[in-house]
Amino acid sequence: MHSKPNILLLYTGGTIGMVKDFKTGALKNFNFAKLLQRIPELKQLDCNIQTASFEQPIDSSNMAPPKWAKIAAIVQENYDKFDGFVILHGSDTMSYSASALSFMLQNLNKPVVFTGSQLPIGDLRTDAKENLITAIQIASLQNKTHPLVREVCLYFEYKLYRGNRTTKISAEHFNAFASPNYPPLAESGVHLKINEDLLLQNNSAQPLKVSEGFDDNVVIIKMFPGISEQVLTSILNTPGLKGAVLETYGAGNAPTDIYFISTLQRAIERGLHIVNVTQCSGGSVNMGHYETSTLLKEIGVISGKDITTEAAITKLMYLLGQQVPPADFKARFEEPLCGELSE
Ligand code: ASN
Repeated sequence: MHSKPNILLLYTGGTIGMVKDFKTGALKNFNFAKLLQRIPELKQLDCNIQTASFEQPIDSSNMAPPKWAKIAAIVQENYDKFDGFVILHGSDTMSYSASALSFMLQNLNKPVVFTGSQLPIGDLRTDAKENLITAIQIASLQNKTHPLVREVCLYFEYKLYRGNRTTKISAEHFNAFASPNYPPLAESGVHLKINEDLLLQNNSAQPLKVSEGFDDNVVIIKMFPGISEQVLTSILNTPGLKGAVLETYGAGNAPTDIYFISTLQRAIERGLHIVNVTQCSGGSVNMGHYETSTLLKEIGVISGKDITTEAAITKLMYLLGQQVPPADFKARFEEPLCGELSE
């Protein structure tokens, strides 16, 4: 392996590269070239950095499947030339994008590290520099024969997480992400401590394969006491709808009212895939543990186990886009593709 790793830094948008509009005071994107001028420290890193940018950087609220395809295509085009990839992305939807990319990039054996910041890079109190510098260092880590990290991750505020296990938890704190059901892959303090036994081990000699095609005929339904039959029926009867993530209570519990179960049952009989995830911020769905989830299990609701809502909705869109046969869909969803849920 060559001495200095080559890292591709891709700017998609987000606060990290934003400035305040003079007139309105609102944060908007600015030219990526200026981002690098603002961080001369990057030159001190022990790697070669090249940069790429979305032609029109976006606030990540405007992220959508075609843009995931764009990120994947940039990684694929540059895969052989670089040892690691750092994706600068707005924090608002970073967990969705990291989840989506984890499913798209099959046989990945190089690091793809998402990062961003809560304050723009030019701000005196910015969190951007530490996030960016450490993300690049992590993407540069090599063991003797290959890059150390070989999966899609998210680095923010001193912690590296498996990307598809994360969720944004704060619009205020620098510590903006959590990975409620999987420990951090690495922690940055005085030393950079990598928990190697937690990393995905991709030993496949297969080349990188990018699977595109997300089906957006999906919905997330968050349960609340009082959700009406009319609302539930009209959502599930949306023309073209193919899948729903149902955010239930606790360990996957929901009302036992006849209307509720029969509305879900009719939808499943029509071919809809319904995934049960918990609306708790940690823990797992366990259908059948309580009486209030037994019927869900009986009518064929898919268990999302301990998956996040972000990974559940992107996995649903991904598997629908892969045209997984209906008979296999439940089993495919319930087994991990790349560490997004526990077996
Ligand atoms: N609105 C921004 C974005 O997600 C928030 C951020 O990056 N901190 O693009």
